[in-house]
Amino acid sequence: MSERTFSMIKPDAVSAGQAGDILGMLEKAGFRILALRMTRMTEAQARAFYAVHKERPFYAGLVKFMTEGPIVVMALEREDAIRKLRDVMGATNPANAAEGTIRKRFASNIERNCIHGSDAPETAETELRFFFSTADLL
Ligand code: 3AN
Repeated sequence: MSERTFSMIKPDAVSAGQAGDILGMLEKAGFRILALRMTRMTEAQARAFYAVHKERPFYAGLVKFMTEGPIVVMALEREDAIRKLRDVMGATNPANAAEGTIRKRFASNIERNCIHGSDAPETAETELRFFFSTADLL
């Protein structure tokens, strides 16, 4: 069944000029880009986006990293999109990421890990709504 998910190319990858290669890997993996925008998160937006992690020791560093430069946000569509995106991204810590995954190729470490992908249907909808309107997602 066709499903949609949210993804974001993080500031490390955008500033390193890797956004195009990452989009190419996503398209080759069978994702259709339904909506796409380059933007920048304010501190308030980054705090809200990562609110589930607010008690974690890495929260402040994560908010600082996510606001350091432009990001690319997108809505992606394909069969089993949420799980397939997590597969093509690779493990959160690039040291554990499988060969051929986006994080294996481009991520520096567990924090600066180049790409985000929603982890479940509810978070996908919440995260899509965080950045896109109904009209963007038709
Ligand atoms: P994923 O991005 O694979 O879903 P989450 O949701 O556990 O992983 O973490 C969200 C983000 O928080 C990660 N992409 C990474 O940037 C950062 N992060 C997660 N765990 C750590 C950690 N132990 N130290 C520093 N940053 C972390």
